[in-house]
Amino acid sequence: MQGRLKGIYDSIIDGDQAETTKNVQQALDEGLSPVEILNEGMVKAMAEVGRLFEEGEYFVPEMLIAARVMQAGLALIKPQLVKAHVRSSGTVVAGTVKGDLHDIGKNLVCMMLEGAAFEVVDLGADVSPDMFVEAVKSNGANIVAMSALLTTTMPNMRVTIEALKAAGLRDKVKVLVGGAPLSEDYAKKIGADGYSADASKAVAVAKALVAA
Ligand code: B1M
Repeated sequence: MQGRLKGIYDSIIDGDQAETTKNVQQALDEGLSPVEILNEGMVKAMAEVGRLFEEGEYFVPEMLIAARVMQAGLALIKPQLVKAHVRSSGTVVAGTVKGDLHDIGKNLVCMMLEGAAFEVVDLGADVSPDMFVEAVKSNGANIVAMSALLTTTMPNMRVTIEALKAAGLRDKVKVLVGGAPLSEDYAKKIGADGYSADASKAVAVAKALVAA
């Protein structure tokens, strides 16, 4: 990696927000694609932050600062990822499951879905099964999109699916799940309709679920 992308990568790892936003803006001005900036600069930097945390070199505050810096960079590329569409592809209620505060991956999924003309109701992070159920009811959603980044919180996806069943909504919505600790097998095991390992594939899966 070199040039502007390396600058973005390094400044996120260093937690330097001013340098990150400057680099991202310059990369956009120089004509780099927002997807390249995202995948090659930003996402790789967060993976490195995770590695440094695992090795005991970074602690929670450093992870938090890197996450804030990444969100600031994302805000700059969002307008280019989300283009105006006339017809809606469907309504998605999205959130990170109860007990889980990791929201960067979920935010990316929401952005990509908006870019593909879905109406997105983003419930944020630490979303309880009841909150998902209420939002599906009040928005007439076609899809529930759940994210989890912790092995300790991923079981709350199953709990949410059970809550949708208990509320008589399971036949009315498709359930899409994702997040680093998940797998296709796990998604099947908990009774989800779709799984995606990344945000761009999540759009293809959401479209297929709505079409089915
Ligand atoms: Co935490 N954290 N964290 N953390 N954190 C991880 C997840 C961890 C892997 C770090 C590590 O040990 N290497 C580890 C989890 C271990 C495990 O469960 N096995 C961990 C831990 C342990 C913790 C705490 C418990 C630490 C502590 O307090 N001791 C704590 C838990 C807090 C809580 O949630 N209750 C904690 C806290 C935090 C911060 C708050 C400091 C911060 C989050 C801030 C925020 O999100 N606003 C944070 C961060 C930043 C990370 C890492 C470094 C980066 C996560 C990230 O944003 N990645 C992470 C290490 C890592 O992932 N390598 C780590 C970038 C993002 C684009 O990727 O979210 O994976 P990701 O999303 C991807 C895909 O997964 C997918 O698409 C995205 C890319 O296209 N995807 C979906 C995600 N959701 C999807 C939904 C879909 C489809 C695809 O459909 C609906």
